[in-house]
Amino acid sequence: MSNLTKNTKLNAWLDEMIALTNPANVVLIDGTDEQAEALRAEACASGELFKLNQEKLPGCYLHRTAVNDVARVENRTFICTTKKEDAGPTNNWMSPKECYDKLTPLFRNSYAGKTMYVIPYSMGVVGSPFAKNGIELTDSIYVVLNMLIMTRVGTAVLDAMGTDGDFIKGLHARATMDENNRYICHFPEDNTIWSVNSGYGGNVLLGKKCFALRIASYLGRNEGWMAEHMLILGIENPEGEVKYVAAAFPSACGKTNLAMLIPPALYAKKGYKVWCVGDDIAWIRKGPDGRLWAANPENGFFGVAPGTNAKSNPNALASTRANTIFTNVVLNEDDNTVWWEGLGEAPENALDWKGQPWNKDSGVKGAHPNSRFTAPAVNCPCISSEFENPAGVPISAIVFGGRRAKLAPLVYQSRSWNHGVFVGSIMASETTAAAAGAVGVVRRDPMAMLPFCGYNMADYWQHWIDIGAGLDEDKAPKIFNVNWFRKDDDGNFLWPGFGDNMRVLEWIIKRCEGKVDAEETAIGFVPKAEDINLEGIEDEVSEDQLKEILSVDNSLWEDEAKGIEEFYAKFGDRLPKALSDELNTLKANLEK
Ligand code: GTP
Ligand code: SPV
Ligand code: MN
Repeated sequence: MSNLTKNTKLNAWLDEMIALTNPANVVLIDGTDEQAEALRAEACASGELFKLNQEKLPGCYLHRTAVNDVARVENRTFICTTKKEDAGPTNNWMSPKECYDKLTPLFRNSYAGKTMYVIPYSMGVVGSPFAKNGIELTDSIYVVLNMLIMTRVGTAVLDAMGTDGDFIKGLHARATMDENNRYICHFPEDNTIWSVNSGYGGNVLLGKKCFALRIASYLGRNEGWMAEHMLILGIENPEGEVKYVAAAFPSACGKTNLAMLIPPALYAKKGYKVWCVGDDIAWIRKGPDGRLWAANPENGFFGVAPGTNAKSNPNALASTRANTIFTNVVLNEDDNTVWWEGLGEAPENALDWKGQPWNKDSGVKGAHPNSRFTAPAVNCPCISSEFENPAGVPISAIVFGGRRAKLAPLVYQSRSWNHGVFVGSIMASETTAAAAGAVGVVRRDPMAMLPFCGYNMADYWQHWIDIGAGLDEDKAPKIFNVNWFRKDDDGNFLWPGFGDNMRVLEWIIKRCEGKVDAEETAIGFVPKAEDINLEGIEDEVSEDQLKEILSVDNSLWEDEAKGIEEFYAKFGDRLPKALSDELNTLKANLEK
């Protein structure tokens, strides 16, 4: 038996995985700069990474994925539970045995002639009571270097695991990169993740969606907490009090942007500030004070590059100016820096995301729409002082939202916790480039967790209801829905978005504090137009336009109710009664 570590379970599993994958050698990632630097040099020598201009972008590198490997592959992502019903109607399912049998030959000898990197990582502050440990085995230096940014990696994690501590077992191999044999498989009953034939982000950085959402949501249900696809931000008022909000939007629907929001000048002048605790994942549990507390288990940002600029998200841009890995963006050959659509003036001499010469006037996009930056959280100018607090922050409001050109108003508030769970469960959003497949198609994406829930979605909703039932009403976060993406009939966004979303957050916080009135509609509480502050954007948003974005069209909602009913029917009698009751209330309200 190998004795690479002090943990006997880990050593036994390593033996098994080494026998399966047959690496030429095994390297333990210790978290030191020396080791990381040597790996960067090796990746540059092999072409896996390209070293960017170290004066302008110190510590920054560019990586290009295979052209057929640029996003998560939801149709090849599986939840492997013994019983099919436990995965539920919204997940792809295989039995664990079938899946292990199918994938074992794909992994066999897949590391031959290559190095196995053993990455010990912690989701959450190392050794803290809420942190969970994982080991990822990979044949990719790109994965190692990304994990070093996105999670807390190294021997400290092995120390925290001790001699017999548990860990999530992650096995990744690029193998042959055959897209017809690409699989992202989760075994929640075995704390295991197997990912093969991909080298892209969410498919292979196993701490992120695979562990911190799919496996963690399953663990959370069993252990009484929640793993959510949510950003966490703090809003500091001029008196210095900070209120925290957690918000779930589907992939590429604005979490990173909202998490790092810079308040408009009029708010900044008064002394308002926004602090980022997390931009993608929240682990949420009831604290000793009876409130819900949310912590970000990650240590970096894997953010969408296109659209990020000095106006839309200066904090994200600043986060990418050092020690960042860029994936599938444009290389500016004049000065060895990077570019993407929306960043500003396009470079004259450039290579596109595929590495081909690119002409900015060609009409073809240079960066892939799902090109990304992997940036350390410490780089973010507005990182919260609570970022390293293992318990996280107390949540005043939970916000759901998606891309809806029509229907959903700019913001509305649920009438109760259970109504809020209903509001989350009926979320729908236009699909984006974050996953392979068609873009712009409206689909149901409950709580932005459709691709990330590791068990039956109906049981997940019941878990939400149970969590709420365990909270005193005055301590439970208030639940809202927002839509930054409403469009007019010509396809123009009706709301300026980005920093101006602060105006909506202000209303949300005031509602939590009971400081502002609202209009009750069939779907919940909507702001009175005069309560959304338009000072400074009167030219962009007229009073009438605001009224239009806040409007609730009952006839459109009647069609929506039919869609919800069809969606709910998929869950049969596993659907929580509280949700069918809420649907009936909605239908009754619409008839009034
Ligand atoms: P994932 O990392 O995939 O989970 O995405 P995300 O939810 O963090 O999305 P992100 O903040 O990266 O935004 C994705 C896209 O939405 C970018 O192209 C943004 O420019 C755009 N976007 C973000 N916020 C707004 C907004 O308020 N209004 C408009 N119109 N677009 C926005
Ligand atoms: C998402 O798609 O929601 C992301 C990017 O945050 S990935 O890590 O690829 O899942
Ligand atoms: Mn995400």
